[in-house]
Amino acid sequence: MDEEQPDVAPVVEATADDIATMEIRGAAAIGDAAAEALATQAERSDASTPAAFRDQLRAAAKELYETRPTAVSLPNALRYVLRGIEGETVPELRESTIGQAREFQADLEQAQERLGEVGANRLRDGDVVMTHCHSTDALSCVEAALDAGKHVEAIVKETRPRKQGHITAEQLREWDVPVTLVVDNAARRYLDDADHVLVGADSIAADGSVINKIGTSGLAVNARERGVPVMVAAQTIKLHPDTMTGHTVEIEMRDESEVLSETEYADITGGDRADDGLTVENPAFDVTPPRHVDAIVTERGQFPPESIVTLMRELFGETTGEPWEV
Ligand code: RUB
Repeated sequence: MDEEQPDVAPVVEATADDIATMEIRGAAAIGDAAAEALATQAERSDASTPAAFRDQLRAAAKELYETRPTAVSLPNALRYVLRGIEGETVPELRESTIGQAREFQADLEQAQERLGEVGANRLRDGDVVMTHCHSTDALSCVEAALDAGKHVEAIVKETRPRKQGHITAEQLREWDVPVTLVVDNAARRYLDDADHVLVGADSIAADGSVINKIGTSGLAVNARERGVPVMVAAQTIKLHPDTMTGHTVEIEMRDESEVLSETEYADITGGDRADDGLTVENPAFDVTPPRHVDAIVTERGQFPPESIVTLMRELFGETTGEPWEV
């Protein structure tokens, strides 16, 4: 007989679905949404015993964890909330869970603001940044520079296949920043007009490698060749603790439909859906080696990528098993 599964609130399932389908996207937003979902799970739990409450919370965390594999802000958010819960009764546990989630969300917001101030110091009045994908951490550096009265312009890469560059362009135009939108293939040509490449990160590995939207590594290589510094804006929840013990970061492979519509597929194969000679690969992220990155900007200051491991040790210590696997 099947063991009964702990009840997970429908809203947790909805959040998991939104993350998987990228209605909620970007590492910081994913971490924030995961913490919110755990708080709601706690609020709505019908558990009658502390053990049942914890089981439900672990099941909710596991469901959220399994949505997207690359952004470490997701497991870091779940760990933060789950590991901090205290209490002997269901009401105590409920209050503690909600408190932990709110604390995580407040820290996240504050860290992004602080990171922006640190990153803005790298931007001079009149500088042009080239962006890739849409990163709220990266844009917080631009926002802080604007708040400090600097004029900043942007060359925004479209970022195929999901065109997150459009979100970046929209945000920058809201701030009245002049934007030049280019297709990804035009990036090298426009690097001569840029003073910085400014990107975010989904995960940072212990050796200082930056895992970010596919295309970041090629952009960084070109920037190095053109002498344009590469600045990565990443709050410390983007640091991947497992990489301290030699684990690699899984790169998410997404559906081919994001790259090729049904009609385009049919055009290429002459309408043969069963054509096994056509493969479409859609990796969502890539790895930029530390030698192509000039600085990682965090709320704790800016670091050469090779030294980020010191900060990781300080923040995470030795890693242990996952709280949702107990
Ligand atoms: C988003 C992406 C962003 C990072 C950082 O990829 O690669 O650069 O997540 O974003 P996707 P932020 O669109 O596939 O989620 O700074 O907002 O955390």
